[in-house]
Amino acid sequence: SPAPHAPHTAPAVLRERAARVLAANWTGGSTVPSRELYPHQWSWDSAFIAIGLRHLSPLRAQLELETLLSAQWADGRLPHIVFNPSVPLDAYFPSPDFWRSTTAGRAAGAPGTVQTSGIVQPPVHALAAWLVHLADPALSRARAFLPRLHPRLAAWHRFLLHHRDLGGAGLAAVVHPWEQGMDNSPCWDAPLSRVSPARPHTFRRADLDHGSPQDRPTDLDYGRYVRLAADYRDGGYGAGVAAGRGGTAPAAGLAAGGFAVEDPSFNALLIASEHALARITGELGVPATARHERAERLTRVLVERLWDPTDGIFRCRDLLAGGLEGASGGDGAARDGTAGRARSGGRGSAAGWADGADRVGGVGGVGGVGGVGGALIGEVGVTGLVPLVLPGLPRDIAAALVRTACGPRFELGGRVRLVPSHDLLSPAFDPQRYWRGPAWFNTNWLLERGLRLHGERERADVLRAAVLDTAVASDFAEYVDPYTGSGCGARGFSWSAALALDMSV
Ligand code: 9YW
Repeated sequence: SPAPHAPHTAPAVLRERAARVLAANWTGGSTVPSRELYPHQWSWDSAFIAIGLRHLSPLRAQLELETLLSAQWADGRLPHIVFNPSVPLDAYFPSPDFWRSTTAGRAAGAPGTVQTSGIVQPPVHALAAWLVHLADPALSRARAFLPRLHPRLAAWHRFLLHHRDLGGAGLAAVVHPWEQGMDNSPCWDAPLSRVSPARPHTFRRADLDHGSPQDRPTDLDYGRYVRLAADYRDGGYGAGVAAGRGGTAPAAGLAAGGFAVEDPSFNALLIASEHALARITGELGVPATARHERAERLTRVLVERLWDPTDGIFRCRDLLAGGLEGASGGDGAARDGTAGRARSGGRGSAAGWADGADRVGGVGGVGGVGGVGGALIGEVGVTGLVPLVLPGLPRDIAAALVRTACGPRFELGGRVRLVPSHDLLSPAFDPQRYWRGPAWFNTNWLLERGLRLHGERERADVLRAAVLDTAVASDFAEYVDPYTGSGCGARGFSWSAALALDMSV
């Protein structure tokens, strides 16, 4: 019988099945997340896919990232989708004609050769590039993989740390829930409630051709996603929005009726990628200290802006809570707690959240970090645990995160098989609806890494075994019911296969 924390699935079986999924989804230069549901190249998917692919073919893993990075805009942004021109327009919504990258994105420098979206996704790419390099350093050097990618990765991080420092404190803000990657997380309910949805007949949801409506975001969510994306597009994709650093004008990129959130997972992945970029720089013979120091500095800002010591988790900061009047001065909106009250839902700790926001918001707004206050969001999700991947996290914070992960809100090692995407105690928790509760393989992969990094070997082993068994049993589902592990959404989903493969070696 297997050792206590060994997966039941034989590694060779897992590898063989995962390889089959990745081969079926490979299009020649990159991998689609899912043939039916997502027939183009997605940004953070490609990073996760490359991390798994490197065990099968380091060359294909390099190509995956090169293809994505070749669609970079002149302002440094990496688009969240690179469209495959041979796929019919109506196979996915929003299609290239919606984004109009080559016209609406011209000021920001959208490429003329390929059609893309104009929003971004979490910056996992430098981390992926470093891991891909490590899989076969000789091939990487022979192809000058890192020297070619390095300037593009550096420009990408610059875009996020300057153009997207909408709060003025140093963190990157997302301007659309699709940018953060956890589309319909209950964390966005409060900020999205201020967005007036696009009228339903103005767009057609291609996702419902392949996904069941109760597993997918609602029509109201979609109306709001469309409105936000169309407004951003019509504003030229924020071209010309200067950074808020140094007290210039943090509110410049903030628009009433818009969406601007500092998210823990997005920023933690940026910081982890900064550390990876420092290693890449070192490999290229350039001193890496400054970049490591910047990553450490950003880790401190992350803690100052988003850490909630009362609940032992990182929270999202809604920069527009309290209205734009609070968006230029700093502490005014931070003391408002509007988002917390709006989301309280009558539940114990959330109902008391407005008080917590006063305390924690004060740190962000007036505690020396500077920038736009906004307010911390009442709902908490797995995004708030992801900073566990950071090496420079203070020891007490890492320990508190592990306690929260194992506590009643996420039940790691307890009643769930995999860590859910949302707080189990929240009335908004739904075990089957997309990012409102189901467990996802990318977030569980990140947590497993974080646990290992902070010395939690046994917990990491238990989680790893559960991920591997669930991945195979669910046929590499897009997401699973966190309690039963039964699959939801697409099957043969690329990052589920790639990350399980990465964990199996
Ligand atoms: C959509 C591709 C993407 C992921 C996102 C996920 C989903 C697109 O699929 O968004 O149409 O809803 O939320 O994280 O990158 O796999």
